[in-house]
This record gives sequence, structure tokens and C-alpha cells, in this order.
Amino acid sequence: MTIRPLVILPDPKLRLVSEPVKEITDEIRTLAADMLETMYDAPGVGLAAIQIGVPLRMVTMDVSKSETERQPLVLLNPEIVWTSEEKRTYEEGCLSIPEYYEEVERPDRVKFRYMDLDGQTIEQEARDLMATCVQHEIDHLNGVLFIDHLSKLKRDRVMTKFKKAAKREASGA
Ligand code: K1U
Ligand code: ZN
Repeated sequence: MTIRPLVILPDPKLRLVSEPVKEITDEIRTLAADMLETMYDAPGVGLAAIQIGVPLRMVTMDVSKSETERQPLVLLNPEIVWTSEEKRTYEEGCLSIPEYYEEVERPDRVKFRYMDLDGQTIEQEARDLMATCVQHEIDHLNGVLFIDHLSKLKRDRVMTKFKKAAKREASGA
């Protein structure tokens, strides 16, 4: 298992629409293991494959509170199949937008469907952090970031900050 480097804003890869996983191969199993390793190392509660530069519809998640009893999930081709009318606001972060947190309103509960690494189709209902996280991760698969749910003013401020940081890094300053 390898910890892979994270793709950081304003990298244009974050805006790609990822492709479906067509077959569960050893490469896909290795990618899943690397994504989990990278997610736990960050640390994060979710990760989409594009965040390590791979434009495939793959997500890892673990919203368990305990570090000793991990509950890793690998979602292949996940999709939201139902959302509640009720909304909730959660302070979100993103491993691709380090140290920036903002409140985002999303449906409170969702049902989502995915294929696991055994090829089984699973449908599951989520609430609380898991509901927020699965919506945030599926957004990544469609090139959408949580800052897209904020006002244009806030989004522009974040973009400017990260563009400046990337320029400084490229110039070695
Ligand atoms: O996709 C990502 O960038 C991961 C992101 C997922 C997420 C978190 C919170 C709300 C919505 C989506 C993160 O994991 S950010 C890190 C984080 O929230 C966290 C890290 C360690 C423990 C608990 C939370
Ligand atoms: Zn994110």
C-alpha cells in the first residue's frame, strides 16, 4: 500500500468528470488500498480517486470515530438514488483545499447505490456525517468542489488564495 500525493486546488484535474470503473482488476484493488492508506494518513473521512489524480468513479470513506475499529468502505460507481427534503448544514473541509472550512447546506439524508470490490451492488441509507461525506465525494466524481456550494465572493477569495500559493510554490519563493 502506498500513500499517494494529493491533488491540490487550483489543479484543473479536480474539474474532470471521472469515468466509470468497468472491471474489478488487481489495479483497481491496489488503487482502493492506496486510496484508503492516503485517506487515513491525511487524515480524512473520505477520498475520491481524482484527488490522487486518477479520473475513475471510485471513493473511499470511513466515518467511524474510533481509530482502533476502522470501518473502511470502497465505493465503485456510487450514485445518489434518493435525497430527503430536509436539509442540514455541516462544516465541510476538503483534502484538496487544505485548511479551509465552511458551512454547506445539503440534504439531511440520502440513499446511495454502489458496487463493492466483490462486484456486489449495495444500496444504503446515510445520515449525519456519512450523508454529507458521500455527497461531497460524489461531487468530486463530477468535478464539483464544496466551494461551488458557497457564494461567488467566498469561492473567488479561496481560488485567489490557492492560485497565489501555487504561483509562489512554482517560483520556489
Ligand atoms: O473528499 C475530501 O476532500 C475528504 C473530506 C471529506 C469531508 C469531510 C467533512 C465533510 C464533508 C466531506 C475530509 O475528510 S476533510 C477532513 C475531515 O473532515 C476529518 C478528518 C479527520 C477526522 C474527522 C474529519
Ligand atoms: Zn473533497
